[in-house]
Amino acid sequence: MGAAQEMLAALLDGDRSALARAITLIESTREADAQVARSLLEACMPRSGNSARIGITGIPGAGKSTLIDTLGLRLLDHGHRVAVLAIDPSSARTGGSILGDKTRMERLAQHPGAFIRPTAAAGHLGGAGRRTRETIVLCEAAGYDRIIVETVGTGQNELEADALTDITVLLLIAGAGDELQGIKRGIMESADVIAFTKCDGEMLARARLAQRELQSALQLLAPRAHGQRPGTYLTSALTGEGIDLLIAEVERLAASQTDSGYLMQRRRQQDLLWLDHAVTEALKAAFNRHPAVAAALPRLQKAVVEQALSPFAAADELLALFRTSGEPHP
Ligand SMILES: Nc1nc2c(ncn2[C@@H]2O[C@H](COP(=O)(O)OP(=O)(O)OP(=O)(O)O)[C@@H](O)[C@H]2O)c(=O)[nH]1
Ligand SMILES: [Mg+2]
Repeated sequence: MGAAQEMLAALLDGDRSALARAITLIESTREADAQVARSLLEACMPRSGNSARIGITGIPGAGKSTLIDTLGLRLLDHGHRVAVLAIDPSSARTGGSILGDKTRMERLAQHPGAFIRPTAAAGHLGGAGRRTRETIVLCEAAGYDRIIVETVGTGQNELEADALTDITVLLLIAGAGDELQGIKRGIMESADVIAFTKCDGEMLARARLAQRELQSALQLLAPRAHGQRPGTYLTSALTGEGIDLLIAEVERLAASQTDSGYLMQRRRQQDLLWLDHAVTEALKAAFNRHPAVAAALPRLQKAVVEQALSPFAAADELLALFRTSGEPHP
C-alpha cells in the first residue's frame, strides 16, 4: 500500500493526524502534489456531504472563536464530531500568525472529538481559504458531522461563506456601530441566524434594545430563498446565555433544509459555482506556466507601466500567445 493509500485509510478511520496531513497535501501548491491530492479528494467525495455545514461570520473581534469554542463543546455533548475551519485573513499579510484562533478555542482543541484547522485566506478572492471547500469534503469523509467555518465578515466574503456552507450565522456586537458591522442588505440577506455576542454584564441591556431594533429592521428585508427571516439571539460565550437556543435553531434549520429538499438544491447550486471556480483556476494556472506567455510577460508589463500599451492590449497579446502556441491542452 502506498503512502497516499495509507493516509486515506487512516483518514477514513477518523485519524486526526492523517486528516491534517491530507489537508496540507490539498493546500500544497506544488505541482508534484496535485495528482495525489486530486485522487485523495475523489476518494473522499462519495463519503462526504453528510454534515451540517455552519458558517460563523462577523467583524474582527465579534467573538466568533470564543463562541465556537462554547458551541462546539455543546455539539460534542450531543454526540457530534466537530470540525472547525477558521479562516485567518491576517495570514495573507503576516505570513500565517494563527495562534490567536488556536488559543481562543482552547477547550475545543483539547477534545478528542474535535478538529480545528486554521487556514490562510492567502489572497484568495472573497477571503475564504483557498482550499476550504476541499477541506470540508475531507473532514466529512473523516467522520465529522458538524463543520463550522469561521470567516471574518469584511463586507465581501459573506457571499463566499454562503457558497461553502448550508447555514450562515452572523454575529453582532450590540452598539458597535451598524455601518462598521456591515449591517447592509447583502450581509443581512445571507444570514440565516443573527446572534448578538458578549451579552453579559452591562452589555445585556444594550443587546436587548439592539435586538428589538434589529427585528423591526429585518421585517423590511425580503425573506431568504427558503422563505424565512433570520431569528435573532442574545448569546454569551462567557455565561453560556442563549447558546442552547442558538444551537436548537441551527439544528432546526438544518433539519428543515434537509426535509424540504432545499439543502440538496443549495448544494447542487454551490457545485456549479465550484465548477466555475475550478475551471477559472485551472485556466489561470495553465496560462501562468505557458512558456510563450511567461517569456512575453516582462516585456508587456514594462510596456503597460511605461504607458506604451494599454492593459487591455497587453492582455490581448498574452491571450493570443496562449491560444496559438505551446501546450495543446491547457
Ligand atoms: N464579555 C465577553 N467577552 C467575550 C465573549 N466572547 C468573546 N469575548 C472577547 O472578545 C474578544 C474577541 O473574541 P474572539 O473570539 O477572538 O473574536 P473573533 O471574532 O474570533 O475575532 P477574530 O478571529 O480576530 O476576527 C476576546 O477578547 C474575547 O475574550 C463573551 O461572550 N463575553
Ligand atoms: Mg477568531
